[in-house]
Amino acid sequence: MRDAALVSYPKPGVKVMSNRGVAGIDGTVSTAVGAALAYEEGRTIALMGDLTFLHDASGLLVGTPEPRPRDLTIVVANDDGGGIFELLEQGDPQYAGVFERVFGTPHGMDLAALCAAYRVPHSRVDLHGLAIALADVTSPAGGIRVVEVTTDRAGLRELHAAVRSQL
Ligand SMILES: Cc1ncc(C[n+]2csc(CCOP(=O)(O)OP(=O)(O)O)c2C)c(N)n1
Repeated sequence: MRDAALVSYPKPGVKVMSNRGVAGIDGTVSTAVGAALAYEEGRTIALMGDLTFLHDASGLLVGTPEPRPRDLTIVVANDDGGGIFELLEQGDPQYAGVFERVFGTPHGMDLAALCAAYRVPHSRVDLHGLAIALADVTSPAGGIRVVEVTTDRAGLRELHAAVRSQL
């Protein structure tokens, strides 16, 4: 995600992987599950947007006889649509009239209900709650949990510009 690319720094002991740079949305849940399966010794945390999560939600389905990840947390930044497009040319205020339907693509999905269908534990937290949720080192039941954080697309363009101007 561009947000992470903008403000994060390498940290010793943390291996960072991304699925097709910071722009691909297909197969991201499955990639996270695969990475967690390959990394047996520690925790895996996957950060993705709501459209990315919804696009590959079926990656939460692990076949009955198949190995499951030991400790995967999927953090979904849910801004009800595609925030990335706010940052591109089409996010310019002059296109505001058509932007929301074509690029914003809000969906109003209930992620808790979706996760329940896959029997994957889900919690919805605010930013403070996210720090608490990530500090919990107990392995989730079934090896996968989803932590949803409600975010806001409005103002993202200005926020990125403000952060970039401080770099
Ligand atoms: C299969 C596929 N379809 C469409 C796209 C174009 N695309 C790139 S990012 C994106 C939206 C991402 O939205 P979200 O995951 O909610 O993250 P946000 O931008 O809000 O951080 C889309 C549709 C793509 N990369 N792959």
